[in-house]
Amino acid sequence: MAENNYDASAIQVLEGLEAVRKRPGMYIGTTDVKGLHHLVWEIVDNAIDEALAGYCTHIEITINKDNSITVQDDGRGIPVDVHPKTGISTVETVYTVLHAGGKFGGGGYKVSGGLHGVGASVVNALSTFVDVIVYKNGKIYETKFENGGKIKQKLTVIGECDLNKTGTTVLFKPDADIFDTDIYDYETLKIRTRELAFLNKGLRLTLTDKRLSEEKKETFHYEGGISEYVKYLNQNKTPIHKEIIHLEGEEDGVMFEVAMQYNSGYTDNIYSFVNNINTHDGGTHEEGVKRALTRVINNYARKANILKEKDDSLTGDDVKEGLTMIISCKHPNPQFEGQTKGRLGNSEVRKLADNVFAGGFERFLMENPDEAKIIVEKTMTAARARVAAKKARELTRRKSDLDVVNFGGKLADCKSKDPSICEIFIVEGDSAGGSAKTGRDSMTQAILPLKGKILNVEKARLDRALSNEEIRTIITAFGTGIGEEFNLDKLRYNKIIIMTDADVDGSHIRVLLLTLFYRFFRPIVEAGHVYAAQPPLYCIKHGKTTKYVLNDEEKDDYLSKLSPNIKPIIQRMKGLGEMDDDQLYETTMDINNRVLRKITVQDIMEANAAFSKLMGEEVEPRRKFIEENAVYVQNLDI
Ligand code: 1YM
Repeated sequence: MAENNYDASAIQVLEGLEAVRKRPGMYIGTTDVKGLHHLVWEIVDNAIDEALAGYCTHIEITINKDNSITVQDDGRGIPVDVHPKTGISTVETVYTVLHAGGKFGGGGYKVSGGLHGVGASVVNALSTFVDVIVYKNGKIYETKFENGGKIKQKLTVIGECDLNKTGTTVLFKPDADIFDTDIYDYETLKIRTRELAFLNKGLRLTLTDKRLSEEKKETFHYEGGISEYVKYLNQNKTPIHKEIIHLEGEEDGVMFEVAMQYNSGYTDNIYSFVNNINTHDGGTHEEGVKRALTRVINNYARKANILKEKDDSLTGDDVKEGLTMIISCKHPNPQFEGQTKGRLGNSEVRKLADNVFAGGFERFLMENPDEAKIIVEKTMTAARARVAAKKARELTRRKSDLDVVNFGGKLADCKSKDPSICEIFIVEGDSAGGSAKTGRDSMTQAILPLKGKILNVEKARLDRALSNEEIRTIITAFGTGIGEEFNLDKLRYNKIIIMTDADVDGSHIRVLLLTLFYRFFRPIVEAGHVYAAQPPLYCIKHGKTTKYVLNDEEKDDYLSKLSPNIKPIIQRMKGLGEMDDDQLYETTMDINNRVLRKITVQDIMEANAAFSKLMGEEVEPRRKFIEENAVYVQNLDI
């Protein structure tokens, strides 16, 4: 940028922001509801950086009545002096020059940052208006922008305030022409706000929704940081030791922190973050911890003679069973790798993570022999179960080779072998299963009837799950294998359709199946292969016409359109079994008529917590869930 050349800078600025408006996806990923929420985090990130620098203690996020957003912090306030390179105030520069970040202020480094880390100017480019207010030097400054970053009001002193009052307030309204939707979702903002509070101990974050007649307000503040995150994730589980192990260390400006606690369950919940961003594909920080965890437990178990000389060492999977762990790293110069940039690449972090974890965890085991014994015994049981599961898996594999045609008579497979057009209906009950088998399009539709309820895999280890015949049939039918052998490319059906009655039992079976899919076949769910069939709730006969409708709303709508001369006969459908073969096909299975609901995992961590809550040890929250389970899946009519 030409130095001290105001006009040239101003033109470049507009061109820069115009580029963002032309290709918003390049800067914020998407312009769907995710991109809309991303704008909030771009602004909040600047406030978090200020907190990490040690100057800000409270961040408030408000959804206003018009779906505009206010973010307020009590930091130093964005600098208001004239910026030497642009000739305008630093705060205006931050909001108009692409990639303007901490470097403008000099000193400190940016450790937080959204997926794309491009900041305030991008939000400005994609908003119909932005107002920035800075409290600093006993004065209140304000600057305003409109229509994608055009200056409306240069930085102006609009009042005075107490000398101790400092901070930044930003109000913005996303441009509805750019985003698919301009409506903010409180829950989405809440999940991330809470997560940021866990990841930044001591920081207070408040979320307010002013759109409702009665304002909604929640504050998140955790003095224990990620330890409290672990406690939160384990809240519906049964921890097997009391203390949450919390270790931290620092080297060359890289901060590393881990918190963990084992529970009585069989799955692991290990989540890692770098600069507050979830590294869902792991990376060097995770590798360092896992390597150290396996080594330290093996060493301890051998020294204590729990693991005998002749015994094989415990594997990485054995020591992870039932482990809830949060790993958080703050790095001044993170290298994100992989297609979705979800993996930390910095190799020096592996050693730091290993050292910090190994040293601290070893000490913990030495100082707490009772807890050490419980943990080591848990990992030993996991190892025995692993050996048993291997045997059981071999059984499914042999079965798949020999018995692929009829699966012991249960599965009525489709004729086509082209997975892209094939679908499998998993049907509640033998009688509906029979109707589905007769009514189906046998070229592309396979039917697997289920007798009663399937095993709850949340409460059973892999070896027990694999000894369950129903589950074995499902695994064999899908063709993907499970665990280490899982291969999505081998999936034999493009659509897996759960067909259950529209009652409580039906919902329960659906949840059990979803739990199974989520735990054993998560990539199938993530790739969008799982659906719920929606059998009609009413059959309306009116003269010679018969109409099936899915819900009360559709029923009322249809009835209101009928001529009043003939009285309609409304029949409430009690279940799949009540329909004959043709009816079942026509209303629920025929691709031209049916309405399927796609099941997607909206947020893996939340879904995980939800599944445990529902399917785990605690009985109480389950009934409530059965009525509400749609909250955790996304509805999509196709
Ligand atoms: C509601 C959003 O942006 N807060 C915020 C931003 C900055 C500072 C303080 C800040 C940073 C520095 C020095 C520094 C920013 N400053 C800049 C830049 N809240 C919000 N609070 N003094 C104040 O980094 O050295 C960018 S963001 F570039 F001007 F320094």
